[in-house]
Amino acid sequence: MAAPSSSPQTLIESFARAGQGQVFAFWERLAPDARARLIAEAAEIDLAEIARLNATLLTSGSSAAADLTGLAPAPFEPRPENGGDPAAWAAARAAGEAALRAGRVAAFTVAGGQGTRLGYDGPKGTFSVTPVRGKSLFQVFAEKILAAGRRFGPVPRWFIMTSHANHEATEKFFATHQCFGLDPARVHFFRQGRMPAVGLDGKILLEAPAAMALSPDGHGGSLRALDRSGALDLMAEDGADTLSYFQVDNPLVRCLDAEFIGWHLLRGSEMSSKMVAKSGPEEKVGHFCTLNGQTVVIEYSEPAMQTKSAEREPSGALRYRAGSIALHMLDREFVRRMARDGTGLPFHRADKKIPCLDAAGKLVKPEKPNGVKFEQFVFDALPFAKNPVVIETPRADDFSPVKNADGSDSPATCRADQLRQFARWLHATGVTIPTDATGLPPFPIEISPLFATDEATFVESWRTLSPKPKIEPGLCLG
Ligand code: UD2
Repeated sequence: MAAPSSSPQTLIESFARAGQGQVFAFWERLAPDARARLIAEAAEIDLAEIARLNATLLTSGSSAAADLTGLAPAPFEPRPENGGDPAAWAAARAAGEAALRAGRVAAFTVAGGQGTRLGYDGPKGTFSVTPVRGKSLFQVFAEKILAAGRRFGPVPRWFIMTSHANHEATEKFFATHQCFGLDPARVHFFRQGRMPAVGLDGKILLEAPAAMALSPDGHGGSLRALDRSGALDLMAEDGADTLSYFQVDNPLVRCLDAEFIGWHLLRGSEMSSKMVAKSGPEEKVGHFCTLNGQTVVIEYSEPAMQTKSAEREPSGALRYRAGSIALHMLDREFVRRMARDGTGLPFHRADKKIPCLDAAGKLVKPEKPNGVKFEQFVFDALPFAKNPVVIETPRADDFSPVKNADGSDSPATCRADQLRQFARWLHATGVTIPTDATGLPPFPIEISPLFATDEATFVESWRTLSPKPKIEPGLCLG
């Protein structure tokens, strides 16, 4: 990145020297405020990084497959009901609860994505998901964080990474809803970084005479953004050393799961992850693997993974069944180290149709991919982490994302998964509620995270409830 004190002329010259002089092609005709905007954008760009990416990712071609020689499924800690050691899980839970009581954990949501597949205009976290009250994703997470605070003592800080496109709307949404009961001083929003898109020739594209085609740098950019925003320093002041990372699209997530925290801390891990057994080879989640002795996640879209993801064991189970659902525990100082190590997370190349100006300054909307966006993925930090641990989690209690407008991972499937969970919790108390063969009740009910965050806390809260409510359509608890 150019030094903040760089004069416009110095910046313009450095772009010219880097072969990126076209960024200032329309400089002469820009008004002073437009010039200032372009200069501010230019100061964000790390020209050496762009040159490195052009030299590596651009020359390798879009379909270059990774070398997966020696790839094997990663080991993971199975749950007790699947053969795991109950004592180890109990110890993890106790350690995680102690860490929550001591205020060592902060929650962290990556919410910078664009929600294009869902076809929803606002920040995705403002999307309404719960079956009766129609609470937003953000409200569900807020109530889970508040519930952890009520149960264990200090309410954890909550960091939310936004993008330039949705930052203001996200902050406004929280302000309008009084932060859903959380202390606004402990809810922190910061923008993720941006990367310029380049043409297939490596030249940075302009989307307007005074604006580069910039896009979010991927959820892996969260490590740099956590450092840059001061989030890590705030944690250090509080004595918090662990970040619970989750995505904005998954209302079932256990935002502050004591067992997960405990496994991470007891193993002295710098980065831990949760897996679910993949529903089938085609499920769109990454695979936990080992490669050259390191834990890695290989994305579902990786060409070299296409045939491997369908391999089966003699028992019939998928060989690469450990699916990554993007839930991680991160050690604070590990994040800082990764953020400051320029050679840390790699970038991935995505070929896209990018509207941009031609040499005459006319906006062109391409029919086929004309350029490349660069993104970092947070799971690429795993090979750099000491003692990474992968634990199993039950899908039904941790994962039902809202990604598509319909079909799989849609608002309808997510609503049904919430209803099944509520019905299971009621059944656990001995209450009868009708369900179909998949456990889905025929009418909507809703249980607030402020009433219970899992089956055990539900049974506890239900026991003390008097009088007991009638089980009927629209029942809301908490
Ligand atoms: C991600 C994982 C996939 C699986 C799945 C589980 C990748 C590449 N794949 O798939 O393996 O774990 O999730 O649901 O991550 N985001 C930002 N800034 C960005 C880009 C994304 O904050 O620049 C956030 C986004 O708001 C969301 C999360 O990252 O919370 C995931 O993004 P996605 O929806 O693009 O990921 P997806 O479904 O391809």
